[in-house]
Amino acid sequence: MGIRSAGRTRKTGAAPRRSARRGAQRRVAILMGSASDWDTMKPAAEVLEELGVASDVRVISAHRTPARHRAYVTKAEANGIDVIIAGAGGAAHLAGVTAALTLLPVLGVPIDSSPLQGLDALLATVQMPGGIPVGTLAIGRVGAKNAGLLAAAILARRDPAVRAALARFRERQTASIPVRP
Ligand code: RP5
Repeated sequence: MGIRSAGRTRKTGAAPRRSARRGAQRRVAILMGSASDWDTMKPAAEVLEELGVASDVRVISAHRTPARHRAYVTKAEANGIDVIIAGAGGAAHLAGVTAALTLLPVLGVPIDSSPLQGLDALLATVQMPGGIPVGTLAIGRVGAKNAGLLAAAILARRDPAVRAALARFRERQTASIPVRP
């Protein structure tokens, strides 16, 4: 199985790789429970690319591919990942289990893929018991976009280039808002 990331198709399950286009280390991992989640999670990868941050996009399910999940997450920090974004639908435990396996910050995106339209995933992702935090974003594509922006804001604390890209993003966004409808 392969999915698109930063303009390239890659196999799932292998270690993070450097972006061929930028030669940059992939610093944000974007995990999702199913390939069917990709349309929803794509805005995270797109906004990160816009900010010049390479991402590593993987289909990893906590319950359907638990060995792949553990192997990837426990090595993520050593492989140069700084932030993990995890999106899942239904009884969404991907972000929570990911957070349990790493000290990296984990941002959860509830996906509206079930008959409950993401309310189930929102509650499962946001209602982590005290001790293992997941920074939970909004349901769906908006949440994915904001997860990418929040991951960039975390990186920006120590990376002036990302901070400058984020500032330019905000300026463009402000300039795009009309004074009148
Ligand atoms: C969850 O089940 C996935 O995150 C996805 O949102 C949902 C449906 O998955 P598929 O049946 O489309 O593979 O684990």
